[in-house]
Parts: sequence; C-alpha cells; structure tokens
Amino acid sequence: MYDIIGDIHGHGTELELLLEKLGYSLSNGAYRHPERTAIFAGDFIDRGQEERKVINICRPMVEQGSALAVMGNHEFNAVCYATRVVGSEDDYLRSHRKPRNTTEHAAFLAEYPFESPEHQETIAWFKTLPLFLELDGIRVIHAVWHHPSLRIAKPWLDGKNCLKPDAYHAASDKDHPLYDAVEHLLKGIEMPLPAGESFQDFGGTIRTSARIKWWKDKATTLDQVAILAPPEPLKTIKLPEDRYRYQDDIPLFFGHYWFGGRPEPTSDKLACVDYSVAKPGGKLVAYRWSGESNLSADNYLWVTRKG
Ligand SMILES: [Mn+2]
Repeated sequence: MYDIIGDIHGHGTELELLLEKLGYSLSNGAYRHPERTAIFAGDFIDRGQEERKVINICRPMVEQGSALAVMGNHEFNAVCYATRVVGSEDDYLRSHRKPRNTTEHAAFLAEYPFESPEHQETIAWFKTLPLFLELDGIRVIHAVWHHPSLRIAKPWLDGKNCLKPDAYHAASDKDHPLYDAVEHLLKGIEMPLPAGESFQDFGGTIRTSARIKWWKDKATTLDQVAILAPPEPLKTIKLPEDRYRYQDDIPLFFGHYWFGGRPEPTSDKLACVDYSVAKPGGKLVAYRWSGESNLSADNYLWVTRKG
C-alpha cells in the first residue's frame, strides 16, 4: 500500500519529519517502511534551501525500491534548462536569456552548480521519472489526468512512461502538439474565455483564458474555478457542459495546486497532496492509502513548515 507525498520544493527537514511520522526509517542509505511504499508526486526542487537533502533522500528510495515517483513541472523545466537547442552553443530548450527562468531555479542551481557533475547526474535522474503512475487501484500525476493529452503524449513515452530523449525538444516547441499535452499534464489546464472577453489577472496581465481548478466539477460559472483571477468579470461566464472532468472510478492523486487549510479529498476519487510547504505556514502532506476506493480526510498526515 502507498503513502503519496506532495510537492517538496527543497524542504528536506519537513520531508524527514514526514517520513518518520509515516513510519519510515533509514537503513542502508535509504528510508524504508516494512510494509508500505512511498510515492512522490513531483516538484522535488526549487524554492526551498535544502535541495540536496531532498534529492539525497528521494533518489535512493526510488533506486532501492522503497518509493516510486512522478515528474513535476519543476523537474521537466530543470531538464529543459539543462538541454541545448540542437545546433546551438548557448541556447537552451528553457532559455537562460529570460531572467525569470533562472531566478525561479536559483535555489537548485545554488546547490547544484550548472553543468557540474552532480548537476548533470541529477538531471539524468529527473529524466528517469515517469509522467504518471497507473498502479493497482490508484493513479498519480503531477497536475491533471487529462485523457486527450495522455493520448498525444503516448508515442513520446518509453516503456516506463518516461519522456523519450527527443520528446524534450518537441515539448519545448509551442507549435508542436506535445507542447500543450505536457503543459496540461504537468502544469494544468486552461479554459478559453468566449470570443472578445478578457480579464486582468492579479499580476496585471490581460488574459483571454483562465487556469482552472478542474477538480471542481460542480461549478457552473468561470469565477468558481478560475485560479488567481478576480471574480467580477468571470461571474457571468457559464462553463461549458462538456468541459473536462475526471470521471473515472480509479482514485487519482495529484499535486501542484498550492492548496491551503486542512487537507481533505476534493471528492471520493480525487485528492490533492500539495499543501504549499514552499509558503510560510504551509504543510508537507501525505495521503496514506490502504486500498480504499473512496478517499477519506482521515488518511492525510502532515508536517507544518518549520520557520
Ligand atoms: Mn508543480
């Protein structure tokens, strides 16, 4: 049975405390549990100050079989940041010329200097993380189990559902269908506004589509599901009846969405495990799954962020 652990973002101390709380202990270089397997839902890195500590805990667990893991958007970005555009000396799939791409990756690069052997080795490990896990009884993906995107991604995945080496190039090309597919699976889905409509987000950018809380399947208007958007202009926009919903019977665990408050599943079949440890007051959480087909708030366990 599985303990699904949410986005860690370089918070190694909280990870150690959570593993201990879950009953894992260190032996032969890896945390292990006598009966259970951990699953990391991605976003191991960026933001926190203990990036090495996190990798040095998670990687041996995965390599020695006491944990499974999926890729988060931060690991995908790290691979692209480290991969040169074919035929270019100084251009990367995730450009170094855009300052934001470097600043949001700075905590990781401080502990893994760019192109050092440790950096290259860690990037190589990120490439071994599958995009999703489909196990006996549950599914795990970083952002959205989006069937149309999974179908597009399929030919670009190897037998372990990891992106093949040339997939990173295709997934970094905005004109390639794999670009949107990987965006959806690892970063979330958006909903276009009706023609002519737009809104200004909290950062001041004018947008013609909104990132949505796709798990809110009973919402009827856009303001109920839009992320980081002022409600006013969106209140009158009706959600299309055929919008994406996760309607499968298999429980699905996801991270990525910076939830707050007391952890609880969003429905019988859906549970977010990202409770914002990268923010002051946030939590690193795990859902302890023991075979139930209806998820329960009682099975969450967590550690509140230190400092
Ligand atoms: Mn994420």
